[in-house]
Amino acid sequence: MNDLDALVDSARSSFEAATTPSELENAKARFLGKSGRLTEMMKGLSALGVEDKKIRGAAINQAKQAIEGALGARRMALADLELQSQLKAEALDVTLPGRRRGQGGLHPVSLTMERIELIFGSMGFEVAQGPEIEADWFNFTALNTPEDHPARSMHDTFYVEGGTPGAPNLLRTHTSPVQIRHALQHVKRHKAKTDAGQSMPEIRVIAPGRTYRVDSDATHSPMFHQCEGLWIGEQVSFKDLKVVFTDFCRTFFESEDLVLRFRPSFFPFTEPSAEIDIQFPSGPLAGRWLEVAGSGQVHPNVVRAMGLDPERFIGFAFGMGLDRFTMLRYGVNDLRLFFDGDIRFLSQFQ
Ligand code: 2NL
Repeated sequence: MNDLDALVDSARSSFEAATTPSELENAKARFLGKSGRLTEMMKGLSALGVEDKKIRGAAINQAKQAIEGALGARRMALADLELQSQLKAEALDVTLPGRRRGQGGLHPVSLTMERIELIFGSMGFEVAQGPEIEADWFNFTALNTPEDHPARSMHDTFYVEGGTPGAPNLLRTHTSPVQIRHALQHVKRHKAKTDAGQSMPEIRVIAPGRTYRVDSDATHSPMFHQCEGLWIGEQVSFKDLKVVFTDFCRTFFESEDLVLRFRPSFFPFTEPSAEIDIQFPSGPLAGRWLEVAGSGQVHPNVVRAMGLDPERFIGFAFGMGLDRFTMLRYGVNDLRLFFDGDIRFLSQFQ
């Protein structure tokens, strides 16, 4: 192999070794540049005689063309590789499913709340809200709860700063105080706009919301949800309580054959009082009595706290745990699932 063939070979393999356009241009300079190897050979021509110059010149030219040809081919190949990798990087699979924006939803207990508001709304009940930090009077005194009642102890109730000496503010232990506030407003508004003697529209209200007790285990959370209901008028009886609550439970659980039992009980704010049990006619809980609410005829002292005469006004009240209602409706067996915030659990209710 002569020196020119060797040079062409060397140029070819240098070009092949270049993997980017700039590497290739560097390789080109080493052979065809101002002080490149081929250029150096051309400079050597001046030392030759006329005949030799002709022959050697033609051979160098041939070698130059071969090197330029190899360079051009490698340039095209690199441009092609570049295009291929760009196409690969930008590849778009139009058959892939679209990426949707995640949709949020309501917590199961909120769904229960909305459902309860809808059902009682259809029976003419307003929905009332009130503060979660409550004064002792609204939470206990107005509800006929005596000073020495265990619910008033530090062990059962979260006391907070504020309030009056001997009667600190607290995190409400039930939503009854919301109903006391609502009743007082109702009575005040009625008295302001009517002459004495005109009959007052009935009070019909529910109060759903967060409540707090010092209690924490598998079936009790220090924060839980309650919904209370109150109906006060001049003709309201225990029969109305049974009708309203039975209708509510059958609608809520979508079971017209649901059976209710009113079992005598005691609460300071009602007299007489009854615990309400339900029994499903079918399904996994069929045949068992399940306690779902407390209820009773509003105690005369509580009617008086609302600014009404207990000789004239009478009514009923009830209270139920929304977490428990939600567990029963959806078949959830651990209360703590509601408060863990695990999206795998919560997304099942959307
Ligand atoms: C229970 C017991 C009950 C009430 C709540 C009430 C409210 C007012 C007046 C009279 Cl404003 N009573 N609420 C009455 C009886 C029972 O709840 O075990 N709840 C889960």
